[in-house]
Amino acid sequence: MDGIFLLMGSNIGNRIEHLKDAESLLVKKGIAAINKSGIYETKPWGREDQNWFLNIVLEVETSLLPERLLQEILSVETELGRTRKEKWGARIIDIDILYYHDQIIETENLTIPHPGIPDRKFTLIPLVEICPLKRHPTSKKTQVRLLAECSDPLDCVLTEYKL
Ligand code: PH2
Ligand code: MG
Ligand code: MG
Repeated sequence: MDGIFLLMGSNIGNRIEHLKDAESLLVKKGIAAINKSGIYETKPWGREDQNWFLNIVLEVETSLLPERLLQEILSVETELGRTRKEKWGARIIDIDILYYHDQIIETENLTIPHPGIPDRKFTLIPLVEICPLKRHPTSKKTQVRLLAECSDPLDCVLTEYKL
């Protein structure tokens, strides 16, 4: 299994509207979702003193190469009013590249696969929903196996929201 997978998250203000706005802006930049997980309400990971997130994983189609894809994603975040403050802090919108096919990329501003995947249930649960048998390009483990081995205890609850 292949594909480009993005994680979106929001924990400030009207979270579902932020996810919807982000998806529309991504489309305008040539990044179209072909598969979407459900939307999960997830306990904040890394810093507990903030609101719960809404998280979703999108499988997208785009002709943009990874560095350009990252630039377009950052511009979507900026257009939606994201400002960067503390690490793991609250955010209007966060869009992360999880996988870019089976590529392994480590540059100054880009690490793919996203290094947090194995440690975060809010990422693995939606991945298991849409690509359970996709293998992680370095560990070669499926998403199902990564989730089974993940020790993150934080709640991750499927909601009725849809994109
Ligand atoms: N993103 C973070 C830090 N913590 N916690 C949850 N539940 N969901 C996130 O998307 C998230 C987080 C850094 O980007
Ligand atoms: Mg993130
Ligand atoms: Mg990010």
